[in-house]
Amino acid sequence: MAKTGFDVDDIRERFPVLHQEVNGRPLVYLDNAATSQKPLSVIEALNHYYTTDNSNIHRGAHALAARATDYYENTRKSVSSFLNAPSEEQIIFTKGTTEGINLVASTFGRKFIHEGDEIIISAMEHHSNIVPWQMLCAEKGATLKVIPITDDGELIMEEYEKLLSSKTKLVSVLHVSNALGTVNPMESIISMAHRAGAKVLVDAAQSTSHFTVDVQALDCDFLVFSAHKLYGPTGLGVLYGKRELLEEMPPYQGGGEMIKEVDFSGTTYNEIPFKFEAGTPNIADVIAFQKALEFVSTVGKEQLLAHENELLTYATEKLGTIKGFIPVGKAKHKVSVLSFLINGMHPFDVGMMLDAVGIAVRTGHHCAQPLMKRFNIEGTVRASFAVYNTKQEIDVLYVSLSRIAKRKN
Ligand code: 7TS
Repeated sequence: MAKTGFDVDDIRERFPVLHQEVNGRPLVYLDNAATSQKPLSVIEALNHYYTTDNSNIHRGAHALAARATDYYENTRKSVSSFLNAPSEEQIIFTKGTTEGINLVASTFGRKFIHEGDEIIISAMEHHSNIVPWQMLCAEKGATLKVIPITDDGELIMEEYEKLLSSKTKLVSVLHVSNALGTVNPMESIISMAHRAGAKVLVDAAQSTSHFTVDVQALDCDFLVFSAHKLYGPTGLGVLYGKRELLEEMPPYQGGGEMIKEVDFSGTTYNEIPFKFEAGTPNIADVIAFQKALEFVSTVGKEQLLAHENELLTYATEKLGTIKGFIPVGKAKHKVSVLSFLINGMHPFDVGMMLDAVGIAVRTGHHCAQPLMKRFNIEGTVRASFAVYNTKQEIDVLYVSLSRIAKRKN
């Protein structure tokens, strides 16, 4: 009989990697903010592409090339509707969030950022949304400004307001913090930036996997994310941009595909999105990503979020009863990321002890060293939940963590 509604067992069945033992115990995979696992449909799509359709796209006159091109462009259409973009030409495939940000820094940055301009980021950014702007500012003589955060891990919006001025050319802020789980008030951030005449890039690496992200409702100028955090393959990401900006920006890399005509006297560039996709792209992973998007839409974004929120509430309350448990990041609006410390213990040691009983968490600075400095810590232990996690898994984490903490506290 066909099952209706949300059935976590049925969802888990679709993820082969979850069904294994690690160090003699059933794997409890709680490192989803780093990368999510892939449903069988994605894995099979990769296999299917290489066994039946493998071909270079947009060029060949033969059947395989036409098929591969259709599938590749189909995913672009699906991503466009996933983000509610006005058109699929505004969807550019990249290697990931990191490349998306670097692309904007080196193209938008090259054209529109000048000496004396200011770029605003926040204190909770991932290194990939800090370093490209530092590099650009150093090259251009521009200044990087940072929105401070509260002890709970929320942006101080009054301070943001004060940083905005006619010098602000770009605001680049993450939608959801990978280290704290904080969901930032993106609509306000964007409308305030626009009032000051600045453009906005949204780092959606940690939001697209949890809730609906609508680029037109947000009115963001750029948005980037990685497929691998959204049940899709690694080495693939998406950059969305407003049409007029993408059209005005110079190309990112030069090479095949991004040109209209090449002559030694000069070259003309292709239309968007191809202008930004030089060389043979990551065809197989783009094609397989379609299946990840289908998986999310079959589960349903609302059901997915409701399940993850239930896990977050359950874990926050349950782990909070452990003596010596110190949560890091207590924002009112969070997604399923739980960062914490065990009093008197190094996060790495906690991570090793959890791994010894088959529990996969992340430890360290989570590529957010300035954020760790803000909290005066070296790092945290981070448990992050996805649609296939269960309360039973949180119980397993609770039991192990209680034992670990008891020895110290
Ligand atoms: N921005 C945010 C908010 C992220 O969480 C990450 C990856 C990136 C950018 C970079 O994405 P990439 O796919 O280009 O690497 N975050 C993490 C993490 O929290 N643990 O491992 C990777």
